[in-house]
Amino acid sequence: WVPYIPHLFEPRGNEPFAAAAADSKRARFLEAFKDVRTELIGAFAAQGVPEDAQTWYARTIDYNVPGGKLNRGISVIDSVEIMKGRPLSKGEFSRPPCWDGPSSLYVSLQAFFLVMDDVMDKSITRRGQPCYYRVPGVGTISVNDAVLLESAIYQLLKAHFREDAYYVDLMELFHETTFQTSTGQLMDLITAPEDSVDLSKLSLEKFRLIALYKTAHYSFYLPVALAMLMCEIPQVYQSKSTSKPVHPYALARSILLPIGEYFQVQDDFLDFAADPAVLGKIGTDIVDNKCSWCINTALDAASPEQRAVLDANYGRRDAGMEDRVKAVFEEVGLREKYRAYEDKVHAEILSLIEAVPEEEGVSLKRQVFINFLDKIYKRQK
Ligand code: GPP
Ligand code: MG
Ligand code: MG
Ligand code: MG
Repeated sequence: WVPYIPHLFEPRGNEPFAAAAADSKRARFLEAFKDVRTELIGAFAAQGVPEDAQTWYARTIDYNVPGGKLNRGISVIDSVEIMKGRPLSKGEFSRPPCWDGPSSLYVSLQAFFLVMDDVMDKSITRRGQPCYYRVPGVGTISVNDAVLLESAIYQLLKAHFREDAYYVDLMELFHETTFQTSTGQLMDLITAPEDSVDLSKLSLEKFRLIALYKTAHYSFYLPVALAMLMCEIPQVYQSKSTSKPVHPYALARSILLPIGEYFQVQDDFLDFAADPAVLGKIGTDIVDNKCSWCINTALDAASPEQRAVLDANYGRRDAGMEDRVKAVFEEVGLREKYRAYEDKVHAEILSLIEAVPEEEGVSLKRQVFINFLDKIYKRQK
């Protein structure tokens, strides 16, 4: 195996397997992921493919899977630890069938989505490096690489979870989540046609529906549901505190989907407002004509003159026009509206969490949700 040539790019700060001293969980995950990587490349090679294909596949994994904040991949492990009420030991963490397993599956799914999303959104950078499809020689081969990344999920599932009672549940969860996410991606894309901008077709309701499907299911419900399955949380149990039946998966979903909508509002706001050097990606929502939280919130607040500027400049692949749209976003006070939204939704979600009945033993816990909310509240990247 030959690593891809890092000097082609700016320093990334997220080289595969670089020990992140500041974040031992991230480091531990990356350490465990080394074995997953070896296993995947081994299975790929075992098909009898030539070395150039093996090298390509290794680079696909290294470039796309272990980078980024890994917040959501790691949140699978966090959620397991919270529900079990104790930290996982190093052995438990990395010995197959390993507890990092669902995290590895999760980051493979994330890599699969992000590679394809960047092609469809014509994005420039991701995680502080050029989007994968923009790596010289990759281009549309990235579409096939995304399919290979998706296949990795099901190979790992089969290799590590086939004997477990919840194997089929895990598999169905990945299939269903992919279905929901690509449904959301479809709505996201057809609401943003390249050549016909019509802002009257956008609305916050459409934004919400898109966010729910393209982001909330896979980013928030999926990692918790994975952790719940691995902790063998049943579909329904009797609450000891309220004596009523609890449907923990539905209960989790009812909190995690609103968190996912909030997360996409943040993603859209940061696309407009964040420094790309901090965010790791250059925003494309304005030039892509996206049905984002920003445009919909600005449309609600715009004067007829501002509306005319938005109509004439939104969704055009032109930096000057993008700047004119951003100027209107500033004029209508989008930053202020975002801060107010964030505080309001944070309080609303906290009250949803407070209503979760706490049980003894291995069960759904409020802290699972608090952990997610804390990680994203006021995030800058
Ligand atoms: C986020 O949208 C949604 C995804 C990454 C899901 C992609 C789904 C597929 C089926 C490919 P986004 O475009 O706003 O994300 P980002 O800002 O990170 O590009
Ligand atoms: Mg995108
Ligand atoms: Mg997108
Ligand atoms: Mg975005």
